[in-house]
Amino acid sequence: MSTDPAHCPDSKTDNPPNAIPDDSHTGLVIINYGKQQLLEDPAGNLHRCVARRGLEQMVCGDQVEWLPTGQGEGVIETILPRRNVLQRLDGNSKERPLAANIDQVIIEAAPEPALDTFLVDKYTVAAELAGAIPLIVVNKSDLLNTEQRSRIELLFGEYNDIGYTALFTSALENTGIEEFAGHLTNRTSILVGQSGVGKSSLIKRLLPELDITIGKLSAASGLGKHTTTATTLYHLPHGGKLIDSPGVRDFKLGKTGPLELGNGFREFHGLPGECKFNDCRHLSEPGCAITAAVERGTISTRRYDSYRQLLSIMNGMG
Ligand SMILES: Nc1nc2c(ncn2[C@@H]2O[C@H](COP(=O)(O)OP(=O)(O)OP(=O)(O)O)[C@@H](O)[C@H]2O)c(=O)[nH]1
Ligand SMILES: [Mg+2]
Ligand SMILES: [Zn+2]
Repeated sequence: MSTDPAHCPDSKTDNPPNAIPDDSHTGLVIINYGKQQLLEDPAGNLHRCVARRGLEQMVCGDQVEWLPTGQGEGVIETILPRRNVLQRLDGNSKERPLAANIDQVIIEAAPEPALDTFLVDKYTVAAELAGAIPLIVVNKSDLLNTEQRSRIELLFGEYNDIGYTALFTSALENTGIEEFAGHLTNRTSILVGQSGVGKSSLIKRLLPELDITIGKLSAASGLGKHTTTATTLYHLPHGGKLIDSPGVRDFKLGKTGPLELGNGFREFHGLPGECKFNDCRHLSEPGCAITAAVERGTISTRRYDSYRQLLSIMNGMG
């Protein structure tokens, strides 16, 4: 069963050797197939489960209580309280959870498919609103010439100024992987980004034994083909959990009000002055501390434009 994430080498670093199987029937959702979930119990055993009727949608990273119904099978009865949940809106503007109990959102981009900075910003906001740290990774650095690399380094500077780490990797050439791995220990992280940027390829570098499917970009569109279909949690050899998620073409923030949106931009906090109005939307209101900071150059114009774009999308949705 080398394909089972829980059977990765050193996967049970959290458990002492010979741990007595716990019969309290708690479990961690490690693969979410939608209708079925693969659970890992505290002893590291896997159980294929379905949810009892009426239970809300479960996601990877959920801690649950379940009842066995047969060998390696069970029914999930309760979702234990979540520390946080990463949300997105689906095509019908309905909120869909992506993963729960997340410490870090790894926003992966690449030169191919083309780097979409607005998408990166949306993910940083989603991470902040969920109370998780964003980490920005530009993979496929092997495809960058010097000029392209310098342009991305300028972008990294913008994120560094806010306090975010941004780094280059190449899953193909095995560069930047150690630095990347250093950010993963002792926390639960989720890899997000467009289809085809190399999320699964990075996981394969960290867990070479793993039989994980990696897809090619479509020759016609240059886009990924949604190779990963089920969100899956992997245990890393040095501690830490890493969730691989299916790639997206676009990402819509979960339901967020205008004031909350401002909270998702970390650079809007801790400015010397405060906005004159409590309900300031930071557009053209007088005495706005944010627009003043943009004019001074303390807040990046590009990030501020992302804020305005998100605000107008929100207003368009009523
Ligand atoms: N040149 C180059 N190609 C890479 C690199 N990493 C991944 N690729 C290629 O990019 C393609 C997509 O890789 P995947 O790992 O399947 O991408 P993904 O982000 O998991 O895609 P989805 O599962 O569809 O979301 C494959 O053809 C990989 O071989 C890299 O560092 N450099
Ligand atoms: Mg994948
Ligand atoms: Zn303001």
